[in-house]
Amino acid sequence: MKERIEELRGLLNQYNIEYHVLDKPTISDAEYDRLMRELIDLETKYPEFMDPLSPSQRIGGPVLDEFTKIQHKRKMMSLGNVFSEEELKSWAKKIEDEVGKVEFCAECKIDGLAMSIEYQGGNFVQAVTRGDGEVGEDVTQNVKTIRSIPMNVSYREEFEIRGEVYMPKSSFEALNEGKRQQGEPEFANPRNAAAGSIRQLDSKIAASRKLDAFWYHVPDGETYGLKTHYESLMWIKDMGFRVNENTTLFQSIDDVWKFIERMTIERNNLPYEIDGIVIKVNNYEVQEQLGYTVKVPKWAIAYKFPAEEAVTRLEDIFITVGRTGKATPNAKLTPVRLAGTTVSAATLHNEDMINQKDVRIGDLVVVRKAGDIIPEVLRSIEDKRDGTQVPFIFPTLCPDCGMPLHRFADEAAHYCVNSDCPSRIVNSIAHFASRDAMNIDGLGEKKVEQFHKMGWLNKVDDIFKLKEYRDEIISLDKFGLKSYENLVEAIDQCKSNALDKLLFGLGIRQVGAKAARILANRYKTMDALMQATLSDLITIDDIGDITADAIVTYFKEEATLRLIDSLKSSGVNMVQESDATIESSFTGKTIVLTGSLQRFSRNEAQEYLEKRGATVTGSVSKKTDIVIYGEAAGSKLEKAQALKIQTMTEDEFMEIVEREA
Ligand code: 3B8
Repeated sequence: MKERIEELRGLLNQYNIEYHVLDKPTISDAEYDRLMRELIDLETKYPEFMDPLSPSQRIGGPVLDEFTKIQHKRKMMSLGNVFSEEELKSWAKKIEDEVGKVEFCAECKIDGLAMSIEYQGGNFVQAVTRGDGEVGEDVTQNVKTIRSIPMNVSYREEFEIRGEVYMPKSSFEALNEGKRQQGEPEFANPRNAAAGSIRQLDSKIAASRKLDAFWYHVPDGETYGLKTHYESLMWIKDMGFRVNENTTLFQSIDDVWKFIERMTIERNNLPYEIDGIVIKVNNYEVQEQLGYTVKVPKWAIAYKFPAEEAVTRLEDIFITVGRTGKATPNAKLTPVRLAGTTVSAATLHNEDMINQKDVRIGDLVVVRKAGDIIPEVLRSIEDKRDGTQVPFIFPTLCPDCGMPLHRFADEAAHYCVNSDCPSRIVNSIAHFASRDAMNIDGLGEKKVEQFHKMGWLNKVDDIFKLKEYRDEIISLDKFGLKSYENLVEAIDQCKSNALDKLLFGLGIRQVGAKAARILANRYKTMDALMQATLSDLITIDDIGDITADAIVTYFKEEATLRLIDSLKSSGVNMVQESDATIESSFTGKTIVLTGSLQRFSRNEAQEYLEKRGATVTGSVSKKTDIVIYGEAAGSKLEKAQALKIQTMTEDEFMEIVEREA
């Protein structure tokens, strides 16, 4: 039996490396699970053969009271920082002035927690956090749950390596999604989430957090016969440790800078967060020559990317009202540079958020802008208050129309329920005309607002009566005859749009572009949909109770019936042609779109694919055939790669689109 147990451990360890380190699984998840079950069964039956390093023991161990403090054998230093090309180049110049031309190794600066791990006799024995650099905490049980870290290696002498434990973006998103559903506070970023997970005394919790690690340093590497930093990385990589794939050698700091510029963009596509680039002198002898200060090595430096968080003054809070009447509080900020743009406003989400974060007018606040999301106020800095700060009292009246704001039970948002509220009118008309709805070119938000102020647009159906104001429109500032004719043409054209465009454009609560498509394809005509009962609607896949209820409620309203009638008499199409599937290489495929596409909106791409008989879904699973990804693709792309699902860049997708046109 001992032989079979050891064979199983060997196989599972091998598969762990293939899956988690090499990204090349050779067996299915089901087969892996089967072998693991067999191992656990045997270990239960024959406890005398139990081994704490067995692959079965990586799901968490006993709950601890506290972490043991461990003195590092060699001080665990951190890195000095530079924030610009100039500072980086002057760091390099100082070095080359001292020791002559050097070779640099540049690598991603993983945004996680520094960790030291130790092996004896080929076995993993201990993991210790950096702590203050002298003394860290023994987090062995938690680190053991990280599947990509080998528990056994071929090298038998004692050795230590250092690296960064981090939370992949996909694990982070899944974790926060769970927190949201439980109504628990979310983690601010993957780094905090990783730190929180490593600090769990119950390693089962750490195990559930799906952490990972990269290894980037072998202390005293020359004692293992190594000559350079890069060699040390190859050495541990061969042993089965994850080494970051973007690590590159450069012969000049100018080339390092080009690499930094490339990675500044590329970082958005990585499945983990990096906060900069670490630059190291590659040769060990030269490293020795340069030596250390009290705190940091002189042979390495961290270039930090421009911050995506900034501190500024919250000058005021103002409310904006959207097309649904939702009244969102926004922060008016003292303008501040943030991730390459100037930010002067940020969302505060809703009343509860303001209260929970205790954000007050006049506070210094931390604002964040990640990717292309709207900037948000993360928190206020309470110890910078000087007594002039005032708590915000949520207004009881709509700032636009003056009617009472209403907060429904179980909802965090306030609503202006006045359907004549100018903000609501302007935003709902602009939504109706927007690209993914009726797609009326030349009728953006600014134009809608202008026409509304002139009294020409008060309801969605007024769009089709704009022609009556021909002379007035032409005489408007910056609006000539040509613009007018184009607008009228666009309005005429939109009348023949398919029903789903109209349904989405109406802005029914809960009905987004996807639900609109499902409803239109199911009911085919507006009249049929208007007759649908709650029990009809909830039988449809992807239409939940709340959506069904919102639809029924919407079509019961007097104003809705009047609007639909008016649109009908303006000649707006109310049917969904069941267009025949166009044969293509996407026909019958299940496809996921992720990241931001440049030449298609997400909806256009989905529509294109569905017309060709593909099913477009929101999440990657074993059933997915193809993942098409644009810029800043994150966890879905990563998952597709892990599952060995075909992936396609936007360019590759466009090539097929053009070929099959
Ligand atoms: C020496 C080398 C600290 C670090 C180092 O991805 C030292 O190399 C260090 F004293 O903290 N976060 C990296 C990263 C961090 C460090 C490093 N290399 N790639 C990182």
